[in-house]
Amino acid sequence: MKTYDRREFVRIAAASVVVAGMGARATAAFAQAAGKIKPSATDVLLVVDVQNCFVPGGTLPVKEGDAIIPLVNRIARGFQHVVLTQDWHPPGHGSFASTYPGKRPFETISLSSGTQVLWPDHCVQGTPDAELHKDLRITHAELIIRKGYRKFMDSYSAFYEADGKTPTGLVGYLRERGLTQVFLVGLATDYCVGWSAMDARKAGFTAFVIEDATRGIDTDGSLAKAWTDMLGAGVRRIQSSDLDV
Ligand code: VGL
Ligand code: ZN
Repeated sequence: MKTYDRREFVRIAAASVVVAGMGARATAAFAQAAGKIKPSATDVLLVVDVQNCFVPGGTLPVKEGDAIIPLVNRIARGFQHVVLTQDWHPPGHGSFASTYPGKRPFETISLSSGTQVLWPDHCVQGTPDAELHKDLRITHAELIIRKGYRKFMDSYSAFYEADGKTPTGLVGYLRERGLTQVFLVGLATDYCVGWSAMDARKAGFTAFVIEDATRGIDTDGSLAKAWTDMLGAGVRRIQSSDLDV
């Protein structure tokens, strides 16, 4: 976040020299740009998996997962366009340890789509555990995208399933609606948020992860790895205080 801020500041400072003397209006515009990011009509907030399963008391609880909800609600009020995602697995899903005799949650297996972490049964379609969290207040959200509903393919990402090519339809939706910059919040930083941010880049969108509005699972160093991968893919790491919302 710091790196991006500094770079952006230098760019804007250099540009300000060029516009010096252009008058008060130009100066004011740059003063605003030098400050916070104001979400525009071509930006979309992607609220990833803020569901009962991923908060304390759920089946795959993320530490402090519920702590982000008031912040997510506040950020969402600053965005005209919001898309929600919902992890939505059939019973006996291929990502559940219980599907494989002798396997325990957090062990891994090899599937045709690659290495699969095995999870406790979670977010089973139609159960209260899979519902969006009751404290989420984003009534103006325009789309809920469900993922992970194919029995033997997981989908952390909101864009492509775990094989990296089966689309959820979200790329087409965003393109058709002229939405070009994706801001991500939600759960979990190192899985569904991270994979979604990487895939947003892969599909050609600008991607910002609002770090303080996410929380991670962090199995075996997965959180640090996710940030390395995201930053390497050009994902921008920002804080909610960087936004004018
Ligand atoms: C997620 C693990 C399994 C997530 C979903 O939302 O990050 N993690 N399914
Ligand atoms: Zn899942």
